[in-house]
Amino acid sequence: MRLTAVVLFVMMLGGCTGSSDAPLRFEEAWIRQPVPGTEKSVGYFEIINNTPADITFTNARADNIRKIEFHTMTMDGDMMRMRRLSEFLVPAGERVAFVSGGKHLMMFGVGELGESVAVTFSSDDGVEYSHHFAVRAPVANN
Ligand SMILES: [Cu+2]
Repeated sequence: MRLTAVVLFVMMLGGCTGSSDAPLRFEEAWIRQPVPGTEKSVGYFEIINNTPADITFTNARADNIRKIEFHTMTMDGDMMRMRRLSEFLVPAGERVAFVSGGKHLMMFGVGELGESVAVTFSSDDGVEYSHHFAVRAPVANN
């Protein structure tokens, strides 16, 4: 009986989405609440794919956000420009970072988000992965 209880406990730990050996893990995930009166904002995160297969993400969505796009920054002459990505790949065993100045989530029609918001990512094979993004205060100068 005692052994059974220990095994169950270990399984529960393993099933926790925050564990460091989760098959797919998010870190540094946050979204900026738009300045009052505006509805566009950005989000950043890092994603670690500990599964044996590459994962291609084709969509992201969240309550109170009308549309989420994947964007990247590219140089156009000496100008940085945003470009929309229809998808992004996280190779097996690798990490992809969406960070300021690089890939980012571009969000349109952003309402009041509260302290965190669950963002659901869909892969091209129809699997959905959700993670709670922290919501940070708006910046006054954007
Ligand atoms: Cu953008």
